[in-house]
Amino acid sequence: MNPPADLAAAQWTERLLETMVAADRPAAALVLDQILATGFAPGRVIAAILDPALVKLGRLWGAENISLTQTFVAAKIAEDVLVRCVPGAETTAAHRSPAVIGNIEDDFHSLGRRIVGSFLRAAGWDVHDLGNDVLPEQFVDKALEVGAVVIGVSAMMQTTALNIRKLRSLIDARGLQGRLRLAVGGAVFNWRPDLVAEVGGEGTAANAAGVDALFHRLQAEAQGAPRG
Ligand code: B12
Repeated sequence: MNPPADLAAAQWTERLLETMVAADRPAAALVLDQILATGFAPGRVIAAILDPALVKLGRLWGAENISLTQTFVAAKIAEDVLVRCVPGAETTAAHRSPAVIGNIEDDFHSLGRRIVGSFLRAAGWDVHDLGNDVLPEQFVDKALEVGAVVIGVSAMMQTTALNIRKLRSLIDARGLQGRLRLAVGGAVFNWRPDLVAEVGGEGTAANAAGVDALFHRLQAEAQGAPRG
């Protein structure tokens, strides 16, 4: 940890957040130009600047201090940052194990999932991202097709998190429990950790930085499980 660098990151977070609150996408692009011009590593921008800005934005939304329109433009700004800072170029690992991710049925909060996918790719996973509003059958069929043993499901709302139970039931009904491991994540699991077990998840991570370690743990568990 480098205190001056962290201080700089916190200041950039505030500048980026200001453009989100102002719903000013061109200004956000300029802020990102400035950040990258300082030599800040693109991969670190996501975890050190974008992620905290979105968490603060979430608090403003919760306190009803910003509108849906502002949030929508903020989401577009976050996508712009992601596109420019996806850490693929920094990939060092090369294990290329397949993994499947997606947002559960009825959930359209794509940002967190996309950040998770970027971090997994950077860590060397061969990520199959099924997108938003994914049905249980689609998760299981894709995992079997590509030989993935870890499925990572994102859900941001309490209502949509409960849809993960259908995926749990399907995995169990097909006798794939143990062999296919289920990671769950999204803001709602950070507020209510008990929900992980309630929906049948086998692990979570509070943010994208913890997802590689979680997927490795679940992969090791699956590879040690008896074939069903
Ligand atoms: C941005 C946002 C939106 C955007 C989404 C844009 C997009 N393309 O993603 C828009 C405007 C579209 C939207 C719509 C809605 N939203 Co909204 N939204 C948010 C907001 C402000 C931020 C979410 C976000 O992007 N966070 C930033 C990312 C980086 O964080 P994250 O998603 O948590 O992801 C990180 C971790 O959780 C983890 N992670 C994520 N996925 C996974 C998966 C795995 C396997 C693992 C291990 C880890 C992991 O890693 C990620 C990266 O570090 C939240 C507020 C909040 N506090 O979360 C509300 C919020 C989630 N929304 C909410 C609601 C109600 C809605 C709407 C119903 C609003 C409406 N009336 O239309 C709709 C529903 C849409 C739907 N059906 O999905 C509520 C949910 C309430 C609840 N208790 O369930 C919240 C909490 C706001 C609130 N306080 O009321 N929303």
